[in-house]
Amino acid sequence: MNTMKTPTSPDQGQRRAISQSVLRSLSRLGVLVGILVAPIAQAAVFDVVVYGSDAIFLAGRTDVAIPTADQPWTGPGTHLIRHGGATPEEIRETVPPFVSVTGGDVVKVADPAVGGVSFFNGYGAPLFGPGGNGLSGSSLTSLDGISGYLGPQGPLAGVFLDDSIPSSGPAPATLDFTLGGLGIDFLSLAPALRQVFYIGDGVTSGNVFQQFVAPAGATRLFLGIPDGFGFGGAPGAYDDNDGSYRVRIGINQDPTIPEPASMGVLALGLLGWTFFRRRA
Ligand SMILES: [Ca+2]
Ligand SMILES: [Ca+2]
Repeated sequence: MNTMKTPTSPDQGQRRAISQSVLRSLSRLGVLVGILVAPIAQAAVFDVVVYGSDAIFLAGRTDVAIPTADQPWTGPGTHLIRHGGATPEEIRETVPPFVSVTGGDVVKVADPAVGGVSFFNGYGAPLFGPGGNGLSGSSLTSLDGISGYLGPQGPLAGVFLDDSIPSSGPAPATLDFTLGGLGIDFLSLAPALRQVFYIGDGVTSGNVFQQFVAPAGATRLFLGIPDGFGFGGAPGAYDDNDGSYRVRIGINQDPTIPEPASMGVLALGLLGWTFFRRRA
């Protein structure tokens, strides 16, 4: 069984020191819980931390230079919209982490995603959980080759990419996760490459684990957050997003429902996480 180093802290300075976003993404993958060799497809479970700064629209954008938080970030060219002045958090946007996949892989969360992100100026409450805030209310435009997003505000989201940098070519159509569209209780979703999709906590309102099928050509599944001013328009407003979501992503792996004891351990871990973040 292979193991990967568990991330030690969300320390911003430490993270800035690592220039290559791919390395940063890998460093934030938690313990590789298990690898099983299946006859056809490889099965694996990854523990991933998704920070409020992980802009889903920057997935795979190793070509973008993200200015430090105290500098303006404006166009022309790829940029996220920032607040006009300093935020209390002064959080710098980050390229989101990814896990490796192959076309046809079936992805499910191994346990419902947990955690909270504070999307507005100031630390802590109100926190949005991985399911976001409400059934609709966010309509964000595409950024270069990555699609827009339409659905609940600020959920855990994903996008499948191949190995290329998604900065050229037209963005695919925006999927609709409002009640008038796909909603959030779908059982199976097959997004196209570069098409942002809602994950939320990964289970339906009836506690059925939802599945996401990797499109042909996919090599990576990025996990991040869609944000914008008022959760609408051009992507941005990440510079006040403290907090994080945590998710165990299963590839070709049946989900496990945690027993009460392990849920307690998870809750303690989250308490420790919150404590660290507040002291940081
Ligand atoms: Ca905040
Ligand atoms: Ca925000």
